[in-house]
Amino acid sequence: MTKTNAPSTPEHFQAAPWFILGGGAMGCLWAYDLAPNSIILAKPERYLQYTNGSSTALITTKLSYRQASQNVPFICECRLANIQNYSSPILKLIVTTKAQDTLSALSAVQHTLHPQAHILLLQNGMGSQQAVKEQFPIHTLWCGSTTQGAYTTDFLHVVHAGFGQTAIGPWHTTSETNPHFSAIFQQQLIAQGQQVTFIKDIQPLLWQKLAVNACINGLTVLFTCKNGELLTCPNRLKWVEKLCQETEQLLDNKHIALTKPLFQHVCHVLKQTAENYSSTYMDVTHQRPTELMYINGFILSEAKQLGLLLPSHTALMEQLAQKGIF
Ligand code: KPL
Repeated sequence: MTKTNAPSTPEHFQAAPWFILGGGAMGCLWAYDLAPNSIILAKPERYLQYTNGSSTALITTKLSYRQASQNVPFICECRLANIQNYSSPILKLIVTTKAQDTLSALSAVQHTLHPQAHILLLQNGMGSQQAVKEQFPIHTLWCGSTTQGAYTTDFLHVVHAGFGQTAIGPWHTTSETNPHFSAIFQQQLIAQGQQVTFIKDIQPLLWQKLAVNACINGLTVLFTCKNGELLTCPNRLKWVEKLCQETEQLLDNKHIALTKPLFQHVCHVLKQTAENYSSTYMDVTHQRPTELMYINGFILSEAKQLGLLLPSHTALMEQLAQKGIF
């Protein structure tokens, strides 16, 4: 077995398994697409429940979207490892946890992260990327934004509800990165089943996704409604408009350009996803902590640093907090 700190070769990097941190819908989709060379790092209780304690288990993952017309679930065998005592070096890691769980999840595998490891963060919101870069400065960090739609019906049972695209780009990598490793990393991700593109500057896309989420997700919770129901009531639509205006003000100040006016874009997303409940709505429904601190909370903290007041974002967060939603 390779020692954690021994320098890796491109051949070794190529063959190294893909580790997935976060066994939710996105994590399972990636594990599925990268199988048989993927391993989901699971919490001890989950690991024991699904593997009966053997070291690495074969797990069945069902996906029902891809052949939805025939309603045939796709099944793949996927390895599962116990996050608590996994000790082989990790070279390629995809993190799909909730934004607020990123650092604690990464800390659990820190001892086994190879110094030349590449980490890909695929998450909603912003703030977690900066925190990871700060705490894991020597690793090569990639960030992605996806429009894939997926949800779980049970652990490892994923419904791939909508085929979307994923863009990935480097996150201010300051450390020396072996170009062969980066090339292998990109090739392997492009070759798997999802539609993946690599771009040089991922920041505008991450901001665009953040902006859209900031003008939709919290409101769906405030009004207990589906995405499309923000369009059909003038009072709710006014909220959307104000949030969009304030978000654009912040983006202007940060010199971040959007491809089209935010309100227009958000209305388009609301139409496209009219029948969906936002991810934040689903979190609240399932009594899970939300990612709002990494969405509107991040927008407010960026605005504060620039001396900007965003009254609608502030009011939204206050009204949600009064309902006990954070
Ligand atoms: O990304 C989303 C989410 O729910 O988090 C939107 C775009 C709002 C679609 O539901």
